[in-house]
Amino acid sequence: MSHTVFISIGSNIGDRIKNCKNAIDNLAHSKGIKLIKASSFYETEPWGDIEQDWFINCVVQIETTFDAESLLVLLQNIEMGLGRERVKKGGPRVIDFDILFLNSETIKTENLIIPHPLLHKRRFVMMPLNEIAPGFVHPVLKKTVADLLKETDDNKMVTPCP
Ligand code: PH2
Ligand code: MG
Ligand code: MG
Repeated sequence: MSHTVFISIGSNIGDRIKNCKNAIDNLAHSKGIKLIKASSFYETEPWGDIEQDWFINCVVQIETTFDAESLLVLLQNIEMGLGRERVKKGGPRVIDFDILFLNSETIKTENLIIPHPLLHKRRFVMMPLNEIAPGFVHPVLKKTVADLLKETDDNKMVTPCP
């Protein structure tokens, strides 16, 4: 069984665009993963309480035979391979993957909540997601990505990279 998964990617340390490109390449070349779509890159103001550098963010759509837990392990291994260090929760990182949606399933385990509980409150997620999947319906909020983006009250800056 193949799953359609949307994944958010972010970096705010080092060569941020290169880090995101490497992350997408690693993912696309992993066994059991097929890259379907990738959004443009966006430069984004840091979201949350931590003062840190601006991010590059994008969103990809993949097809995979992995279940959510196995996909999470693969993503964490790619993060580690690219030099991710677990320092401060929500703080600066070389690379970060977050699973947004897996089909239209709702999953809650110790390690994972899908859909990602904050995705609709983050313009840095919604802008690239809306670029590749405006009509996708959030399985809990029952609204399309385009509508959720229109309704979001997040005013942080998100601008497409030239
Ligand atoms: N990730 C965070 C916290 N804040 N802000 C932006 N703009 N982009 C991110 O990817 C991001 C963030 C924690 O994962
Ligand atoms: Mg994150
Ligand atoms: Mg993450």
